[in-house]
Amino acid sequence: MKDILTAPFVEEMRKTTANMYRLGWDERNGGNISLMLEEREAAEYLDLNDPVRILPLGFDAMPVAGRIFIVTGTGRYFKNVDADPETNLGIVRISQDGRAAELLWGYRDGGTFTSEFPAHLMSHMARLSVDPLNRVIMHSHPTCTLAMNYVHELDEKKLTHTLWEMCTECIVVFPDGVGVLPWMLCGTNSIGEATAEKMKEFRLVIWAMHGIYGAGRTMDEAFGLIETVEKAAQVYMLTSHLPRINTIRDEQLKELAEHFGVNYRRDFLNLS
Ligand code: 2HA
Ligand code: ZN
Repeated sequence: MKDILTAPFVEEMRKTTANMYRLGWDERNGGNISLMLEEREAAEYLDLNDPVRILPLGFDAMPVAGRIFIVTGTGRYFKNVDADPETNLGIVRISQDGRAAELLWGYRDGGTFTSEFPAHLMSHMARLSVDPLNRVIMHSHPTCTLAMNYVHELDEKKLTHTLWEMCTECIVVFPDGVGVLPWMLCGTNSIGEATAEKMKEFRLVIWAMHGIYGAGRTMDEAFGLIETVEKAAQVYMLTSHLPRINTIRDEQLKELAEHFGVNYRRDFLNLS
């Protein structure tokens, strides 16, 4: 058995959480990440027949029964993951009946998975139903994205359109746009269900006045989506109180999307 601390997926969780913390997006215990592992890659490092503890889920995760995830822990700080991955991260396998998570490694001090695990697992299920290669769900509190929530209408078309206008590459990076949920109580099955519903249509979902969810086939994809929204939100927050003299017009956004061959939300543009 190889040393789990040398596993590329542990390394990726350490690096990504540290990076997001340094960007100022994940204060205190803010944010959470789940990455789905292949059984054969997990089996190189762990005895899959010997769960440490059984953690009830409180919802039906049957579509991902038997799947293995590395997940940040509840109450854990992104700041601390790199120095102590075994306390701050856990590896769980969803039980055959889809009702529990079998802890295979981590949460060393008796902890458990993130309070947002319902939203994560339900989002994994939703993304896998439209993209069987999806592996990552990421939640974060990026500063400018959050700031923009207070001063911009929280309408999917209007918000996506504004973000697309803020940097030339936005429509190419997230042509599917950004889904928006109204303010809701976090850490519940209800917000998980609402997030998953949006995830069938969008890889990015804003939780109003809370933060953002991103999904992807890789950590880079999920991170890159959130990073690009945050950059656009930053440009918006730096300019929205100033007279706008220039903008990227809708015909130009269409030209970009067509040139790069992306399947964009045509109904989010105002073309005659
Ligand atoms: O885990 O970000 O939404 C801390 C959070 C809850
Ligand atoms: Zn949060």
